[in-house]
Amino acid sequence: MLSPLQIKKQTHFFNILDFDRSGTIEEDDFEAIGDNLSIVRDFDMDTVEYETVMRLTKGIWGNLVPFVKGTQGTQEQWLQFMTVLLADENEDKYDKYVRQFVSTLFKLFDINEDGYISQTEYIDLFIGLRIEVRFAPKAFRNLDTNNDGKLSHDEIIQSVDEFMKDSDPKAPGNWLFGDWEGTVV
Ligand SMILES: [Ca+2]
Ligand SMILES: [Ca+2]
Repeated sequence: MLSPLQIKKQTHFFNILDFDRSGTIEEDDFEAIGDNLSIVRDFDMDTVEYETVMRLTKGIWGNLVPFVKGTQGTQEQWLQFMTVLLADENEDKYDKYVRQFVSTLFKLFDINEDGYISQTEYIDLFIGLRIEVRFAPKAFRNLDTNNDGKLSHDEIIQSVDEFMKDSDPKAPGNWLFGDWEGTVV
């Protein structure tokens, strides 16, 4: 069972993935996210970089497909996907999912490949996913738990973990994708 706070955060994330705001997520949303990220990155179509971005964004969709009836995923199916993923017996699957997800984030956003997500790189994530940019600095401060001005691999893993699992409204990782508090469930 997801707690009300987990449902709120996952609804916020679902709304981000529902790129065309149609109320359901489908492959087109992940293509649109890939296109948008490529533009932010200045990758032209038909380049290796563009194909890589597309493969990564479509991979997120690929993980969801077994949970989707037909070609569209509803919010209810998304929450079901998360409920299964977070169940005790799926701990190994969950760890693998988080590692993969974080590795995708780094491939997409650690553009200078220094092993950290800088504030600029993090802002690109917000722009690419059309998350309100004004919340990026606050989110970044929350995620940067050692206050060194950059997000390490461990800080991102910790944040994803809190975003997915934590039911404390004060958990810094809740801010991973910006203003989750304003989400209407
Ligand atoms: Ca970097
Ligand atoms: Ca840091």
